[in-house]
Parts: sequence; structure tokens; C-alpha cells
Amino acid sequence: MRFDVLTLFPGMFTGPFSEGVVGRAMEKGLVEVRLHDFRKYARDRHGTVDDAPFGGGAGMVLKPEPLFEAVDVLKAEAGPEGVGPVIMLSPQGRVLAQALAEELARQPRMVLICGRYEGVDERVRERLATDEISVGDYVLSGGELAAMVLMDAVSRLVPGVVGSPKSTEGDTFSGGLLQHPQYTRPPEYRGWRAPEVLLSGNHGEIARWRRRESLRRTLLRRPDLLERAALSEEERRFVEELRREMGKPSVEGDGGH
Ligand code: 9D3
Repeated sequence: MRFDVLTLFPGMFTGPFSEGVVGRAMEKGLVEVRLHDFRKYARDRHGTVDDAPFGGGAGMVLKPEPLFEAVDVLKAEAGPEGVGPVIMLSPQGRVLAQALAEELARQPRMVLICGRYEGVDERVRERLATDEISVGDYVLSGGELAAMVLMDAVSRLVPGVVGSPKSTEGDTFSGGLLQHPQYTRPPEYRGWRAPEVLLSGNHGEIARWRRRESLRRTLLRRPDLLERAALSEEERRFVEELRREMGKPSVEGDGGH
């Protein structure tokens, strides 16, 4: 997996990518992150990459030339294989979710454009970017942290990056549910005991407990996720039972199921 990142702040990426899962994947050669400071493609000797918005108003807008020219160079280097999707990180984009990360993980490479200032010239969005992605409904100061979030989510889906395929399959959201509670030694700490079922060695009972705790927690914290989750008949019955216990009628706030 290769990421070409266009940014005015390449230094922001060094810390996060020198450690952890992505750092190790880069050492192993499974993930390659190429940082491109697009100020290099500014037209003037001052390295101007932004300008005042046409029509007036506050703030500055990223000029189109440095970004188009940076991508042109990548495209020329890439040849017929191409550079992959050209993704602009933007609060106006499709919100990143696990399904989108899985889609992107099938690509051999992609370009990530990190915006700064109040915005980016619309021609970049319309004529250069093939996709626009947001990481959620809150305001960041630029696209860099969003690009790092995307690269982390996508990299760990690349075969070999995370221990075993099992450990990504079991993740929250891959199953569409929140994770069940986890415990480890000691079985009792400050008088607080781990659930006896987990110490029982009964793997059938443990699996059933975990699935039910996942359902309980998802219903409590993220009921929106339950609507999209693939549940068995038994699981649906259990959720109905929980809803009644919680005093939540199933006809209210669940999309009518
Ligand atoms: C305060 C300026 N905003 C006016 C409505 C627009 C705005 C411009 C640029 C808001 C944020 C940004 C910088 N953010 C990103 O480049 C960004 C982002 C984000 O802010 N939230 C979630 N995902 C992303 S991806 C890129």
C-alpha cells in the first residue's frame, strides 16, 4: 500500500508514523508513506500557496496550481498504472467509516491532499480530486490529522500489518457491533471480580455472553449501529428483551422495527 500525501506540514506525520502499527508496517515494507510538501510547486520565490477569495471575505484559499502540479508529477512518475484515487480530506466529504476503509484497502496506492486555511480552490475539488473524505463532524485545523486517521484505518487492513485477519475481523464495526467488555488477570482486583462465566472455561457460554454483552452495549450507546447489524433470530429476540427491560419500546427511535 502506497500513500502519497500532499501537505504543507510534512513534519506533522513523523511522530505518529515512527511508532505503532503503521510505523512497523512501514519498516516491514507493507506500507509506504511518501510526504510531498507542495509549497515546492508554488509559482513565486516566496512559496505562495494561498490567496484571498474572489468575491471577498475572510481567510485565505489554497491556490490550485501547486496542488495540480504536484499531482501531475506523481502521475508522470506513475505511468500507465496511475496514482490511484486522489482523495481530498475535507469536512465536506463522505464521512469515513469501516466500510470505506475496507474499500480503500483494496487499492494499491492513493493520493491524499491535505488542505489548510479556510478552504481550497473549487477547481481542485472538481477537477483533481476523485474523492472527498471527512473523518467526522467536528472542525480540525487542516487535513493532516484526518489523513493520518485514514491511513491508520486503511493500513491495518493491509494483509500482514496486523497480527492475524482474526484480529481485524473481531473489531468493533467489522461485526457492526461495539466490543464486549474485556478482563484479564487478576480475577479479583480491589474486591471487583471478573465475570465468573469468563473464568469458567465453557467456550460456548463465553461466546454467548460476549455476543449478548456486545448487543447490550450497542443498544445502550450506539442504537444507530444495531439497525445495520446482521443479527440472528435469537439475537433479535434478545435485543427486544433488552429494549423492554430498558423501557424502550421497539417502535420508537429505532427506525420502526
Ligand atoms: C472554520 C472554517 N470552516 C467554515 C465553516 C470551514 C473549514 C475549513 C477548513 C473547516 C475546517 C477546515 C479544515 N478541516 C479539514 O481540512 C478537514 C476536516 C475537518 O475539519 N473535520 C473532519 N474531517 C476533516 S478532513 C479535512
